[in-house]
Amino acid sequence: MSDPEPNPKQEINYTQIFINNEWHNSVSGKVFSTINPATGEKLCDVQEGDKADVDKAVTAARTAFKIGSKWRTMDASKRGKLLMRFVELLKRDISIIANLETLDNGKPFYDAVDDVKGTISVFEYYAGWCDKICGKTIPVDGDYFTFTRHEPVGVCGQIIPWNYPVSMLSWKLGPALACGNTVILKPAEQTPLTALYCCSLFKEAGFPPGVVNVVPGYGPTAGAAISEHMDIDKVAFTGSTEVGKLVMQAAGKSNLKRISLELGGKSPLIILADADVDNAALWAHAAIFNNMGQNCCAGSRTFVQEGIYEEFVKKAKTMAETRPVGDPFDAMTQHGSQIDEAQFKKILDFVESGKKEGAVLEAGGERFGEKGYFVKPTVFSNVTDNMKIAREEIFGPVQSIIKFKTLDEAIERANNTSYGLAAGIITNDINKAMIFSQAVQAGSVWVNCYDIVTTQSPFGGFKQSGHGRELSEYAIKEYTEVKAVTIKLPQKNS
Ligand code: TXE
Repeated sequence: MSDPEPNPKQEINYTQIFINNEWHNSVSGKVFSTINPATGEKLCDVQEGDKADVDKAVTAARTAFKIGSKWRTMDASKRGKLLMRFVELLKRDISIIANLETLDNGKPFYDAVDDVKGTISVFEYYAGWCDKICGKTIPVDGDYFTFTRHEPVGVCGQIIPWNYPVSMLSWKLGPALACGNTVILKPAEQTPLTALYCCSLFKEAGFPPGVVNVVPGYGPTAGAAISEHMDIDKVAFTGSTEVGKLVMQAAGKSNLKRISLELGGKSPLIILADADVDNAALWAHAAIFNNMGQNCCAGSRTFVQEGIYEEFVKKAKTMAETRPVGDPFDAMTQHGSQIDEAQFKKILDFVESGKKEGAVLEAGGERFGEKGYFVKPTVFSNVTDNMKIAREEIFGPVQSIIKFKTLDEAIERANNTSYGLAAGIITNDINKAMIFSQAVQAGSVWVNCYDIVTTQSPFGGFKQSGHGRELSEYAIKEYTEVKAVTIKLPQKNS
């Protein structure tokens, strides 16, 4: 893999809709602009897909999925080799992809490099799975022989968000392709560039036409056309809980397509008084400020036990005030811009509500610089459970530090939310860590760490944080249908 080099002048070569391994203009003739959120300036126009473009993509994906097609008749091991070829191209172009990601998203360049490395690891992992997806032989009653086949679901629609554009693409496409599905993916309207670049690599790797199709566009148009489509067999969505509900309704109202949803969170991180305060403050800082707080499993409720509360708040304040904010292409920067003006304003409104409701603003709370959508790392102390900043997903760099007395109380308060994506605890007491990890309602629980998301481990939400699991072996289940085949035998023997 080449050493990634930041390049704010990275050329943008792919801005069209990708269907059947070809580049298309939108049927409507419309385009939309994608903005560099670190400067507020337009990067380029992108072809704006809508229902008619989604229909074209579905036709291509359906044809590629036909019985007897090149994709359906391909050896599973060959699918794995194609994915590995794609991996080699990702490694070759890591700089280009990371630069496009930083331009389009505003995240620090070296964070974008880590995202591409994560993407590589996800595709490598699923490349290995292709020829290891096995059914069972089952000892059924009677003179019959039954076996199961784990077949691809079919044509999959995938709608992804803007916070980790290329990583989200890998979480969706990796398992879908490993299982032999065909795909129509819609990137978020804020960040279409890396998905389009990856299309050129799928083509170069030799994927048959129609297997991967990417339709950039807006949610209520192109996104809704996917979730309502009568000829899409499954929809996978990552985004807000609000839109997740719309996607599920549309799936139910149309053809009852299969769904998997990865939605919002308001994840608790519990710091017990026995913990080393410096170490705990570091984990809590990273838990909320990574990716400028735009992280579905962000530790956005920091519960700190009385006894260390004041000391913890002091450390959290210092860390937030000294976190390097600025130009995402500067190697020293740890904190780039928020994704767009809407999110930027929403975050500052949350800050105002925190102040109004009586939380104490310890750090930040305002814009950084004069251009772009930067928000200073913000810390509130004296936060109580009923405040808006403690209840709703902010999706920004706002740490809410909440005091508690006992572990039982902390567990009850941690679970008092409609979300259930992630949770963490920092303690030296293994028994308390075990009590917590069993009682907390969350799809990922971290003990003495936070936000350790690995390819091999399942990721997804309890309650209104989602349906189904991504990554790991568990994601394979989301992209396969199980078929039981029973054959009459002349005579059965054990
Ligand atoms: O999300 P949307 P937005 C949360 C976070 C954030 C809030 C709003 O709290 O502040 O959501 O962000 C597509 N049918 N998360 O407005 O709208 C849309 O085009 C089908 C958490 O950006 O949910 C994009 O591709 N699709 C989250 C994707 O859905 C629709 C990551 C996500 O956008 C659609 C992002 C529709 N009617 C935001 N409307 C996480 N879980 O990580 C929109 N979309």
